[in-house]
Amino acid sequence: MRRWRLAAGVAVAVAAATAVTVTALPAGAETTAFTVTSSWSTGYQGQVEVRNNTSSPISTWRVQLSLPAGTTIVNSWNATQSASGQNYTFTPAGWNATLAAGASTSFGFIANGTGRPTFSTTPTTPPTTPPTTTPPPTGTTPVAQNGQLRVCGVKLCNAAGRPVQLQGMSTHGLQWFADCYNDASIDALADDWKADLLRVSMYVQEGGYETNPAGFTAQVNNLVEQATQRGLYSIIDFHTLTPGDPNYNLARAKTFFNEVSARHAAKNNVIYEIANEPNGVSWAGIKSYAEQVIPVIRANDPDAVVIVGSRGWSSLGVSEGASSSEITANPVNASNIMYAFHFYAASHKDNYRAEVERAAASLPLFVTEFGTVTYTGGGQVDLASTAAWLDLLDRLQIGYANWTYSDADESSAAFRPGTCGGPTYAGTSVLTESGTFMRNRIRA
Ligand code: IDC
Repeated sequence: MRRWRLAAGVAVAVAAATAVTVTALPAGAETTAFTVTSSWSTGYQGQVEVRNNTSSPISTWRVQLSLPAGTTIVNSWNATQSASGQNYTFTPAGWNATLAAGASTSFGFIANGTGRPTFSTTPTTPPTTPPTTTPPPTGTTPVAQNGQLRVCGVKLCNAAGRPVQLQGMSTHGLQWFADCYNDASIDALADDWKADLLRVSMYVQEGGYETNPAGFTAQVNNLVEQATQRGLYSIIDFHTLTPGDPNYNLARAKTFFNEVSARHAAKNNVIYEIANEPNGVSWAGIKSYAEQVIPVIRANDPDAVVIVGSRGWSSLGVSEGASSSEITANPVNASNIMYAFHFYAASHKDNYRAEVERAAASLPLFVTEFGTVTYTGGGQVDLASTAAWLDLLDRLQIGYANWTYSDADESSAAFRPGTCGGPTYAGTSVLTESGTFMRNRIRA
C-alpha cells in the first residue's frame, strides 16, 4: 500500500466540522490511502480508501486527485466520477455517502498509463435530506440474490460487491418476433432455462423504432416489466445496425433513453445498451455519441450500468482492422460503464478470443450478443468454437446473451420454426441444435 500525505487540502479539511479526510494511517494523521491492486505494462487498478476521521457521522464526501499528463482514468466504480483535464473528483455512488464516525468506504478505478495520483480533499456540506438505504435482498431469483449491479474494476459486481456473470438470451427483432415474448416463453426462460438475463432487442431501422417510437417504447417497457416480475435482469438494446454510425440515430436515442430510463429508474435490474453494433464509424464517433446519450440516462437513473458498443460490429475494432487499444487510449468519459463485444462462433475464432482476453485486463466487457453460428445468423452451428468461447467468458466472468430466443427460420434461433404463438416453450422438444446447447449451458 502506498500512503500519500496531503498537502494544501489538509488545513481546509481540518478546519471544517464535517471535514472528510482520507486516511489509512493512525487517527489524527490526515492522509490518503491509495493502493495499486494490480498493474500491467500500460496501466493499473487503483483503490482509494475514504475515511471519516471526525467523531460524528458525515453524510457525504469528496475526493479530488490529479494524474500526471499521459495517464487517464478509464473507468471507476463505487463513486461518482467527474473530470476536468487531469483533475478528477469523486463523490459518493449514492449508497456509500453516509459514514459513521471512524468508518470508511473505498472506491476504485482503472488507469491507462503508469502515472500515480496526487490527492487533495475539500470539506463538504451535509445534505438536508436523509440518505435512503436499500434493504438486503431476499428470495432466489437472480435479481433478488444480486440486487443493483455496478461495475467494479473490470468486472460486474452485485450489491454485495462480488463479481457476477449474467447468462441469458437475446430476443430477435421485436418488429418481427413479438409473438415469441409472452408469459409462457418468459416463464420458460426464468424457470426452465434458469437464465439471469433477457436482452430486449429493439431495432431502430428495418421497420423498428423509427417507424413507431411510441409503440416500440411501450413494447420494450412491457418486456422489461415481464423480466422484472420474474426476477430477471434486462438489457435494453437500442439495436442500431444499418446505418452503422450511431450518431445517425442520436436524436432518437436521446428521446428513447430519456423515456425508458425515467420509466425504470426505480428498478434495480435494468441495464442500458446504447448502440448495438457500430460499424463504418471511428471510435471517436462512437465515444462522442456515448458521451451525449449516457448523461440522458444518468439524469433519470444514476446508478444503472450502461454498455457502449464497440467499433467493427462490437468486435472491439478487430473486424475493422483496429483493436481495443483505441478504447483504452481514449475511453468514454463516464463511470459505471462497460464495453460490448459480439461474436459469431463459426466466423470469429482464436484471434478474436485473444483480443477479448487482452482487453478484459483493462476494460469491463459484456458480450451482449453472440451466435453459435456464422455472422449471418445462419449457416453451420459450431459447438466446438462456441464451447471455447463460453469457457473463456466463464473464466473471465464476462456476462453474455445468445442470439436468439426466437423461432426464426435460421440456425441461430433457439426454437424450432412454428414454436412461437404455441403454448409450449419449456423442455427440449421445441428446441433447435443451438437452443439445446444454450439451454444446457445456461442451466448448468
Ligand atoms: C440478423 C437476424 C436476421 C435479420 C437481420 C436483419 O438474425 O434474421 O434478417 O439481422 O438485419 C448481428 C446483428 C443482428 C443480426 C445478427 C445475425 O446484431 O441484428 O441479426 N448479427 O446476422 N451482428 C452480427 C450478426
